[in-house]
Amino acid sequence: MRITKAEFIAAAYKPAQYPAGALPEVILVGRSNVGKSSLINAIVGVKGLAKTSSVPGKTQTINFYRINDGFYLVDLPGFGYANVPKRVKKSWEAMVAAYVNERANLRGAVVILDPRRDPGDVEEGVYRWLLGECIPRATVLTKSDKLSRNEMHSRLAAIKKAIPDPGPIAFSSVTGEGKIALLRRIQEMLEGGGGAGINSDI
Ligand SMILES: Nc1nc2c(ncn2[C@@H]2O[C@H](COP(=O)(O)OP(=O)(O)OP(=O)(O)O)[C@@H](O)[C@H]2O)c(=O)[nH]1
Ligand SMILES: [Mg+2]
Repeated sequence: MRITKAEFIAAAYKPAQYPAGALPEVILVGRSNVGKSSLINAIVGVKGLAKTSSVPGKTQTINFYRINDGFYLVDLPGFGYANVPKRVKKSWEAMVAAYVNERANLRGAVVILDPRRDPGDVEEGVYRWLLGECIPRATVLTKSDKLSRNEMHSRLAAIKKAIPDPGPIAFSSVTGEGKIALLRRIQEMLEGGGGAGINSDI
């Protein structure tokens, strides 16, 4: 898949603010500051389309990016950010729960992990939910540029054992590593999880 058009469409707190229509959606799920918004910018090739920050907790709404007029990438607020007040954390959780429980457009999830840390309880819960709901998934180990090749290799092997995903993709928003593999997986999700037609454009 080649991305030729990427537009920010909506920042939503509640379902009434989600884009209308039936275009399929792929969500980005991961810890705060792991690099979800940077990944969107990297795969669409537009710096600054999704706002990023070195301070965790940047993305506080559900942000919809329409790609090639054919599907949405949906940037969810990150979890695991310890420094937000309980009240705010609860409202983020409710916001994400409203999306994942009700959104019929959801076709797939990209789970983003930092290869330098082991997946925790929350990630385990995310995979359990994806498996239970039969939602196609891809795992990305981002910030690969921060590890040596050897380190990345051994972390990939360790993380593979800890998650129900046989093919995590090594990725870097800085070098572009893994971009093509991830776009191919996203296209497979949009086509229903199968491998057919992966070279056709959307
Ligand atoms: N070296 C390196 N830094 C990265 C990479 N991806 C993201 N970063 C940096 O990590 C920080 C967080 O990136 P974001 O994309 O804002 O993270 P996020 O997951 O959207 O964070 P929240 O919106 O807070 O949930 C920023 O300082 C980015 O520049 C990467 O692949 N390599
Ligand atoms: Mg973000």
